Amino acid sequence: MAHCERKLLVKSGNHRKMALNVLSPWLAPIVWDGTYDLSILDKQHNNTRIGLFVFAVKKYIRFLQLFLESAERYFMVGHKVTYYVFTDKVDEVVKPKIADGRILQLHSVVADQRWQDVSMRRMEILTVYTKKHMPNEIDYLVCADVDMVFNDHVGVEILGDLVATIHPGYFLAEPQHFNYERRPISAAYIPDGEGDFYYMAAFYGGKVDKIYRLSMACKNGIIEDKKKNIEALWQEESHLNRYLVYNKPTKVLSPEYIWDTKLPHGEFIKKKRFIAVHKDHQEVRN
Ligand code: 5GW
Ligand code: MN
Repeated sequence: MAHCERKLLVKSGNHRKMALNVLSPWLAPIVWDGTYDLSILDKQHNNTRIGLFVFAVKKYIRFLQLFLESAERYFMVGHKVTYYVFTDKVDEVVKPKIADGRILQLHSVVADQRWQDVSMRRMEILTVYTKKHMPNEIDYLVCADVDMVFNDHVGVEILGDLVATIHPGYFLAEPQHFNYERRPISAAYIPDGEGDFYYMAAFYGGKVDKIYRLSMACKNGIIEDKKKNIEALWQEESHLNRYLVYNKPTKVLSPEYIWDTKLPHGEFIKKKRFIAVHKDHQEVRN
């Protein structure tokens, strides 16, 4: 019913409806509220270990406390969770009260000067941890931006081999308007006519080995571009989108899983589960 209601909300013929479906063209579920039975899934994932990877360097450390506190309230409640926090100021981290069965790992990481390099550094760190440490510690990994808060339930319904979230600013956009990298010289290039959704790099995940492959591909693309003295339009998000065109996600998350209250079309999004914290872009960049 909710699915039909969403479709009815699209009154003009100008809106692309693909993202409002509950199945992608390759039959991956698109997760919306009401499409799953949590009690069944919770039992299936009785023993599943889940990692939450988050980067908080330089001024972004200010977002960490609320991020973690909100995760304790809404993220995988009742399951085994390990937080993988990467920061340049381990001493400054305010540790929230963490429930039984959950672990907080703090890791030290260098703070790159250029902000474009900070977000790309995440990919490099991911390649290392998904290879060396995480295979023994967790089954699934979820990667998130830190300038966000959990605002409603986010649970095992998001788990899958390879999972990505539809960008909340593009879920009704026509594919030709997706913000893909369109220069053939870039390793993130996506030709016109290819690509299904525009995904946001602020929330994605999967089995640890699948995220290892994804992060290796993105890191290598970033290095190739750097050798040519170019940088993809939206840094690692462009490389992520390229990877997902040719390695289709097995599950797609609706914009319920990344929302920004400043965006239009919020009436489609009944549950705003993970929302952007509004920030002064100039101030956090300096
Ligand atoms: C700082 C200025 C501009 C862009 C990125 C940063 C930055 C990002 C930083 O100084 N420190 C940091 O830890 N990050 C990490 O990269 C955070 O986890 C952040 O959520 C992620 C992506 O950067 P964002 O959140 O600024 O990207 P948008 O697309 O949400 O604006
Ligand atoms: Mn962000």
